[in-house]
Amino acid sequence: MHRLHGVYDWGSLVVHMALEEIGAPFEFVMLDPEQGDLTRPSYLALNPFGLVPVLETPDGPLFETAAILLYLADRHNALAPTPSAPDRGAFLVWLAVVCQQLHPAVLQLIHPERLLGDGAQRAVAAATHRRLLDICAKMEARAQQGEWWLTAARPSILSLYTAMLLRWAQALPPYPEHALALADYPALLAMIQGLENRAPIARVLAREGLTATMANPLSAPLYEGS
Ligand SMILES: N[C@@H](CCC(=O)N[C@@H](CS)C(=O)NCC(=O)O)C(=O)O
Repeated sequence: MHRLHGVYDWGSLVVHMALEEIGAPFEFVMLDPEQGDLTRPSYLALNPFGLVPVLETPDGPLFETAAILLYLADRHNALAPTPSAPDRGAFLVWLAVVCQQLHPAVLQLIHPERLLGDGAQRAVAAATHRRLLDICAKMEARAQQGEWWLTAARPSILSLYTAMLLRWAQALPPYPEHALALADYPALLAMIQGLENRAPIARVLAREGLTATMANPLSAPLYEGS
């Protein structure tokens, strides 16, 4: 049994989707950051960085999204090319792009004040937005090549991770002019629409309360920025 520690619509969302797709039994442990749940010694013992997500596994607690997702894929032989598959290398390259480039860029776009304080946040947001568009253009080019792990053909940890981040990039930037227009990336849009229509993903989106106010929370979320 896995225990996923998270907050709805935070970084635990992609692990939640992966667990549901795999069909592995799990318990969701809801954290309340406002009540200090991320800085309690018991949570820091699971993740010394005090960040979401954490997955408790039979092999011990894991943190860092990409590590958790690769662990699940490899243990369950699902949602990724197998280690001996010819496309495993390319898959790992693009997983690294998502965790090392796309994820930090999206977090900085939605929290531009964290880098240099409130005074510089508009400039930080604008520069980060340009960087995000460049990453998305390169991912779109790769998605157009049609490998299953970056299309709607079958879900992968890479497509699920991308879908979560691009949801936030559309919905959460504080300045509306920086909200990502997913229609500019038709292959990524089609991939995310395909994921959204899958029953396991729809179950998670409903459980996390994301479908209460919008039909397509991954591919066309409501803008929630200020
Ligand atoms: N590199 C980390 C990033 C995790 C991260 O930044 N999580 C956010 C939520 S999406 C968090 O816990 N933020 C709490 C905070 O900044 O205090 C990972 O991939 O797990």
